[in-house]
Amino acid sequence: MITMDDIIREGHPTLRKIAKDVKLPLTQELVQLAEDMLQFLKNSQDPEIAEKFELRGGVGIAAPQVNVSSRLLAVHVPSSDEESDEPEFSGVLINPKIISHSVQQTCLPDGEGCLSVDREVPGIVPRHKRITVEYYDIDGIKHKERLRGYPAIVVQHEIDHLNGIMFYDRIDPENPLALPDGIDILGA
Ligand code: NB4
Ligand code: NI
Repeated sequence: MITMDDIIREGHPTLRKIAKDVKLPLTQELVQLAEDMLQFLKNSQDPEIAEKFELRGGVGIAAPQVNVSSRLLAVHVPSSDEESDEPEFSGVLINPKIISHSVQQTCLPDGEGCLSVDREVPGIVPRHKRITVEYYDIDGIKHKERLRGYPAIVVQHEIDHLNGIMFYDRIDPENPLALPDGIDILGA
């Protein structure tokens, strides 16, 4: 199982590399990694398991964060309403590509955090409000998905990792907390 000890932190060179395309079909090794990454997210969102193994909460994770420089990521965004057990968006995305996006931008109200960053970095992180992403799943099946809001932000944070980009690279260093023109705050 993946724990915090497996996650590399800022300063590690892998986090600044462009990850390599994954060849399909996946090797057994990458299938295992993909399953472990999704399971890590589910574990991190289970209060008992998270406490026992000292996992930080996560809604996404990218392969470079476990020191594998391949274009593979996992997302597990729980449903926004308490009633539903169906996650809002969950799965493994292989060779994901944003093929179109809205002009409108959005951001999370409390900024972003990262499992590879052991400090708080306050600031507005501008993201596309809507994206259309193409990717392959674990079985090699191609998907085209239109995402908006929260899942769209998570996928953009993870695709950034595949390109060696950290969330704070997108914060305006001059004015980290100022809301740029044309950006709304998600949920506000
Ligand atoms: C990725 C996210 C940072 C901003 C927004 C949020 C959490 C991460 C990083 C966009 C993507 C991980 C991957 C959370 C969290 C809300 C849902 C369900 C119950 C706790 C959980 C807490 F943990 N970010 N952490 N950061 N990353 N929401 N939630 N809750 O996931 O570095 O590259 O369990
Ligand atoms: Ni991250």
